[in-house]
Amino acid sequence: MSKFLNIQNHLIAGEINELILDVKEALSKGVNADEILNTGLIGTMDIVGEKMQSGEMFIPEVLMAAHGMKAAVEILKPKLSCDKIGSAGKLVIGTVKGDLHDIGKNLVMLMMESAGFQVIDLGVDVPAETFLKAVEENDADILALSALLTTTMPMMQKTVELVKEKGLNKKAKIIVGGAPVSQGFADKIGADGFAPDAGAASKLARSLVAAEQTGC
Ligand code: B1M
Repeated sequence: MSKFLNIQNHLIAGEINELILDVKEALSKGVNADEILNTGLIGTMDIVGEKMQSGEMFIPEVLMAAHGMKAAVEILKPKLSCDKIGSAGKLVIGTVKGDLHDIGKNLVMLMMESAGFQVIDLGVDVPAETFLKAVEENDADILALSALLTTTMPMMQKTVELVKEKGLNKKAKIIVGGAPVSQGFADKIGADGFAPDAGAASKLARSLVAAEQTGC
């Protein structure tokens, strides 16, 4: 990681202009774009996730880092050996029906994109049937459900039940999260996983698809 120290520092600090210069400099020195992405950027986003979990970084800082990551990825995209963006898998995400909170969901989405997922964002107030359709149409690897209200948590259960009823959960792993959601609730409704924050969510999603990953 030492050769990516500047990238690491500027990404964590959310210093996007400096980060872009670092990435361009690394490329001009002949550093492989895949290595910059995997070790320099994705590796650092793992650190960002951990810092968020431990309370060392706050939401606005995490958002800045995630935006920096996106800007850096845009520079690397044409030089990657294969299309790494989306290579972690396809992920459908949304806030469940009746719930309009999207700040946490958007943060989860950015972390997922940063982790290499191709994200299909359905927005807020999403009915179970819409989730189902999107999972089916996109042949998704992960279905990510967010809820911020105790009153909308039952919509998670309804969505999980519908996805299972149609047998789509054989491929698509279902993860849930949001302030009132817990591991116990996830277990109760039969979700495949729960994550307390965006950093943990991207780690969880990656671990769930890891077995099926084949590289390019
Ligand atoms: Co509302 N709201 N809100 N609100 N709101 C809460 C959630 C509430 C706790 C406030 C309170 O009373 N103390 C309360 C819920 C109580 C409950 O159900 N137990 C509440 C209420 C009651 C309401 C209304 C009903 C108020 C009303 O109209 N009477 C109403 C409901 C509207 C609706 O959804 N139908 C309402 C409306 C709103 C606003 C529109 C004003 C606004 C939302 C704006 C928006 O999102 N675009 C809003 C806000 C901002 C909040 C608070 C203040 C902040 C939420 C937030 O964005 N947090 C919130 C109080 C609070 O949380 N302190 C509150 C920051 C965000 C980064 O955290 O979303 O938790 P969070 O996401 C985290 C984790 O939870 C996790 O990762 C994220 C990042 O680490 N995570 C996942 C989230 N999704 C995940 C998915 C995963 C994994 C992790 O896997 C798939």
